[in-house]
Amino acid sequence: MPLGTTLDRYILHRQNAFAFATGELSQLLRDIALAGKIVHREVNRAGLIDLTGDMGLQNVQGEAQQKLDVIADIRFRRALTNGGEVCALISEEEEGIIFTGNNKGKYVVAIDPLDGSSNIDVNVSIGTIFSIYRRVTPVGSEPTLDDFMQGGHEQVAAGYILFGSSTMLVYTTGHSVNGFTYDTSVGEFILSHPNIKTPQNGAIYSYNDGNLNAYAEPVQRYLAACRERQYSARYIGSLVADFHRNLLKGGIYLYPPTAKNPNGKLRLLYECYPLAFIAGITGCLAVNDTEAILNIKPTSLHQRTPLYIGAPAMVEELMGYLV
Ligand code: P6P
Repeated sequence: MPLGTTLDRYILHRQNAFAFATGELSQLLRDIALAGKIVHREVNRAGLIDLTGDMGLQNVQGEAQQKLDVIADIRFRRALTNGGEVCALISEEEEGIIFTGNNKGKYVVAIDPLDGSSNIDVNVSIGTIFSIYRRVTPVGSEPTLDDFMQGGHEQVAAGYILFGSSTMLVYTTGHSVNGFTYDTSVGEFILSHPNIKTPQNGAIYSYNDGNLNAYAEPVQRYLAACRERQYSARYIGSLVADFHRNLLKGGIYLYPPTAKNPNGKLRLLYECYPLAFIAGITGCLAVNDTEAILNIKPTSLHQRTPLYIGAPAMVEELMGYLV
């Protein structure tokens, strides 16, 4: 599809390419894009209408909920509920399964409505991450935990929305990864990054240096090698932003286990699985200390995992230190 194609036209084109496609997944993707446009508006005016700062509440993770966290959670839940294609979702902001009441919906969604929200007050990029599965429970019945415990390889689509210098929607349905930049003048996501592929190697590494002494010795040795080669250390503190830059330019993002986060900090179902799905399509690798992210067996909705994700040569070199 040519540059300048709208997201709607692209989704329709992809749907027509598959005889069995019935349009529900296409509509679901449109629903996510709609919520992304609304959150874009809220994020971009947050400073003007006092939407920055925290709510004085904590989410299920025990983290201070920012006002925009709550707004984004509401907006995506509403869009996915009203769209009718989703029978249930899980969110970083909610403890349990969120039932939409659309038991005829064929899909479930795992979502981090606004990741990196501690950056909101200082106007740094933030992002939404989503993962989509076909339900395994019978259509018409009430969804269950089984619908969310299918494992990373069962995702039918995944993506992220980056609210940065521009707002971009990047997603895959398993065939290619395509980036759409939001043109606010017409209110459309426009194809700007078709068929994204990540360079085999890179010279950018992203990790929180403040945790360095807490990392296992092999990880410290890999990072020392990056420093010796004078790679560029780039860490925004917003996973979507760091991931997106490394996806396009080649780089590696690391969130190893620490004493504070012995299982890593990032969540499997709505952060690591979707980014690992995308990464695999662009040629990246995504692992933790022992296995590929997509191979991890899910055991709970909000489980965490260490994450090493990026250019294959960089991740493979790190894995050589970890064995
Ligand atoms: P730290 C944001 O809270 C987040 O989940 C990711 O977006 C980001 O990469 C990471 O945590 C930052 O964590 O411990 O370095 O502040």
